[in-house]
Amino acid sequence: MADEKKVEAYIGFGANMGHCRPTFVRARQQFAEHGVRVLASSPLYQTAPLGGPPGQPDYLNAVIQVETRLDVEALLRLCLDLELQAGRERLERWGPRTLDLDLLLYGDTLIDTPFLQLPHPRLHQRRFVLEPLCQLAAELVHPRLHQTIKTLLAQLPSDGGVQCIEEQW
Ligand code: A4P
Ligand code: MG
Repeated sequence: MADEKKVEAYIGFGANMGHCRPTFVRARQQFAEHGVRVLASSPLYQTAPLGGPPGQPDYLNAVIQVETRLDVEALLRLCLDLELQAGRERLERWGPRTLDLDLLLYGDTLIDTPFLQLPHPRLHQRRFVLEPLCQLAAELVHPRLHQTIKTLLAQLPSDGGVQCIEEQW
């Protein structure tokens, strides 16, 4: 692994059960302890739930920018492992969760398998992802859609469900 090339990646954080902010802080620290250098963190956003069961609580969402020599499968496994450590249970699709870590982008890598899709297949449709991502990488070009994050965000219907609540965490 030592001679693998460093790759820049973006990871989406989401949670709406338990103590979401401390869970985010701990997971970010755990990335740093597992060979993933955290370069930047977006602000924290409180967001209205999209999909899932009616009446689930609002989400906390954020995105971090990282640099790592882990290959993409190892980085995904680390995300899944950190979700489990945060008490994640998979009961229903888009249901409430203590921690969701989505691999949004891994360099310019394009992957389409059942286990892993990159870029994340719904990132361009979601304000709760694009808004924080745009704070970190407005000019970054989506490697499949060939449009910048700023442009993708501007194309979404306007919606009051995404509110910045804290700049630093
Ligand atoms: N998987 C494939 N590609 C990826 C990737 N790029 N990153 C696979 C991460 N995982 C990926 O994930 C199921 C499987 O997807 C993983 O085992 C992995 O092999 P999951 O986290 O169990 O499923 P999920 O998150 O319930 O479903 P899904 O379809 O990934 O959901 P989304 O699209 O992540 O949406 N509303 C607000 N306001 N904020 C949110 O954060 N999140 C969701 C979940 C719904 N509504 C929300 C939010
Ligand atoms: Mg997920």
